[in-house]
Amino acid sequence: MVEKLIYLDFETTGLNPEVDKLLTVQWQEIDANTGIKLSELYVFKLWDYDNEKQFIEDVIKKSIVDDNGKRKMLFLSWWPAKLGYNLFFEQNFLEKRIEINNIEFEDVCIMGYSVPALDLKTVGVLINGGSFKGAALDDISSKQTGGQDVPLWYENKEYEKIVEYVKDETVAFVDLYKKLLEHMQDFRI
Ligand SMILES: [Mn+2]
Repeated sequence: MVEKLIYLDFETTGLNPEVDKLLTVQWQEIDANTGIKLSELYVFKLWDYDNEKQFIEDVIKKSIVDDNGKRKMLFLSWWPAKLGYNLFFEQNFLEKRIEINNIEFEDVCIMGYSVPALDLKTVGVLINGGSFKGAALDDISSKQTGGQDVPLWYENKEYEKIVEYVKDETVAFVDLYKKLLEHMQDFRI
């Protein structure tokens, strides 16, 4: 039986969910024990919809994962566990945007109390010698740049650049996860 994790990440117009919007929602099924991808990378994009409310409603409806024969609504189900980098951002951002857009849903289940999630930010800080500064994903993996240009690309309707950025980031993240699995295997104190 395959143990599955769901790599999950969002791009947004900024860091404040009270005013900024969700731009993309991307997720991919990953084999927890090997890091091998088990599905395509799904990338939902705000610009394919009339407004953010429609976008979020459709993402939630279409984000269904097969967990060993059980079909689950990914964002409303605590299993399979999510895999990401600083997942509290995703949890908080989606919660706030659901509220602001008056969308009727149950609680968002990305990470939090009694919601299992594997967050590699902790590992990033350790790789960076215990410092948070310099522990962004592009500092510690093959990811090429930070996400600072994404809002600008959105403004300029350079959507392909955002999609390329998202793909590059996913490959870098999954590769990091794979290498960590191999590296940590025999770690003992
Ligand atoms: Mn990202």
